[in-house]
Formats: sequence, structure tokens, C-alpha cells
Amino acid sequence: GGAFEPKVFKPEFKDYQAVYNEIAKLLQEHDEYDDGSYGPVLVRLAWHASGTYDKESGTGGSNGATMRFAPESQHGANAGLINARNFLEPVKAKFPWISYSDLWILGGVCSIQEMMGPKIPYRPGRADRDMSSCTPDGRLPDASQGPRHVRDIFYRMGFNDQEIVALAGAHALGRCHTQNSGFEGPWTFSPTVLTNDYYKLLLGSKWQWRKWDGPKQYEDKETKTLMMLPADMAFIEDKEFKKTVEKYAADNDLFFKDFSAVIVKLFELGVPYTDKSETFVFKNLDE
Ligand code: CCH
Repeated sequence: GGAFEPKVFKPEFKDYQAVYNEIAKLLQEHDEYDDGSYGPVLVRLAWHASGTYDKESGTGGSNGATMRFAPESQHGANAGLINARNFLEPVKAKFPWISYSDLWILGGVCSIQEMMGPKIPYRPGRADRDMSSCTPDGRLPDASQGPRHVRDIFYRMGFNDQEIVALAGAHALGRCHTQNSGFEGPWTFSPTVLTNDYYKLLLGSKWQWRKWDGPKQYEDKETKTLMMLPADMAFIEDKEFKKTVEKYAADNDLFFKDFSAVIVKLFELGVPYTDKSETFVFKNLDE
């Protein structure tokens, strides 16, 4: 190039690994949140950024990070995700070259791996967009509904029944908060470690309606400390879904393999990759 050509910073694997390491370090440091980790809410941010995708129109998806803006930030489904977005702000300040859209997905990838989940291959290439690309309300699933609604929502993104059930295993992580969704409680006893426990509990526990003033949700009869949403129960009410629940309950390796594949697909919906896009597999902090 000529003497006056501006030097463009081209981030490589090591640069993205540095961002990963920074997020992982902050996850360890900020153990004051919820069950000791921001990991679950970071996974939820990456999912809600991606899950607005509509395959017919090609709109929505993680490319754009439009949840930074109203009206999308104010959609009921996104309540509480400000905590995840704020958590990542210091990372954005330290690595200003990464787009918010790539950063939010990297936050999800890092959290899954650091919460003992499988490797999640990561491809950067998302560009931030302005508020004119905000998606309409109603694209994310409604927890009070059943199998029909769950299928409508996930078929719109391009997923099949097996993939829908594999994605739902993420509810091994985190909890519901009355101040966000109205629902309350965790799905599993170890909400900061990814396992196939969600499926095991769906099949193995007795579920009854919780008696309370809040929205209709289930509690486990034995300890009354765990919960399921009506939309979670869809996976054992429906015969086709239930077959896949049984497979994952019996085989954690199979769940990890399928979960990794399907979450990569979710995170890449609508992202305009080129032939030159590289895929990175990050080292965990303790590797
Ligand atoms: Fe979810 N989820 N989710 N979910 N979700 C909630 C919390 C988490 C539904 C409803 C809810 C996926 C699918 C569905 C996470 C990951 C995924 C909450 C509580 C509701 C309600 C929010 C609150 O109160 O803070 C419904 C309905 C569906 C599908 O039908 C998928 C897919 C994923 C990821 C792959 C994670 C993680 C959480 C915990 C967040 C936290 O703050 O702990």
C-alpha cells in the first residue's frame, strides 16, 4: 500500500480469544449476581438477540444488536437483559473494534463454555445497525403457551422439532425473576452448570401447578423449589417432542453435541457471512 493508506486493524483469532478471556475473567470476578454468575443472563441476551429472526423476510437475528434501542429494548420479553448488556459495556470499552452484535454472541459462547458446556464454534462478522432495524414485538416465545405456539415461533426461524428440544436444554441454566417475566425460580438444582438435567427433571419429577398469585407455572411436587413454564411442559405433552427429550435425558454427550450445533445455527441466523469468514474455537480460561 501507499504511504498514506490508513492502517486498518484486522482482528485475528488471538484478538477474539482476548475478548473471550476478558469476559471469562469478569464472570469470575462478578459472582455477586444471582446464583453467583452472570453466565445465564448472558446466554439469554445472545438468544434474544438471535431469536427475532424471520426466515421469510430475512429480518431480525443477531446481526445488528438492535436491542440497544427502544422499542426493542422495551419489549416485555427483553426485561432484565439490561443487566447483561451493561455487564458487557466495559468489554466493549476495552476492545472497541468488536461490534456489539459480535460481542453479545461472544458473551453467550463464553458463558456456555465457562459453565462447563460444550465448545461453541464462533464466527465473527456481524455489523451493528441503527434503530430502524428494530424488530416488531412478539417474535420471541410466550412462556404461557403450549406446543403449537412453540412450533410456530421456532419454525419461523427455520428450526425443526429435534432442534427446538435441543435448544430448550439451555433452561438447565438460570432462573425466572418476578420482576422480569412474572415467573419465579430455577429449572434445575445447579443453574450455573450446563447439563442435561432439564430433560431428566422434566421426565423424572412430578409437576403440579404452583398455588400463588403469579402467572401459571409448575413446581416439582417433591421439593417445591424447581419450576417449569407452560412452554417447557410442551416438550413432554407433545409425543414428537417427548421422544427427543427422552434421548437427551439418557445421553448427555448427545445433548452437548446437538446443543452446540443448534446454538451455532441460532447465533448465525441472518448474518451475512462470506466464503472468507473464519470459525474460531476458543480455549476456556482454565485450559
Ligand atoms: Fe428461556 N426463558 N425461553 N430460553 N431462558 C427465561 C429465562 C432463560 C422461554 C421463556 C423464558 C429459550 C427458550 C425459551 C434462557 C435461555 C433460553 C425466562 C425467565 C422465561 C420466561 C426470564 C426472567 O424472568 O428473567 C420460552 C417460552 C422459551 C421457548 O419456548 C432458549 C431457546 C434459550 C437459549 C438457547 C436462559 C439461559 C434463561 C435464564 C436467564 C437468567 O437471567 O437466569
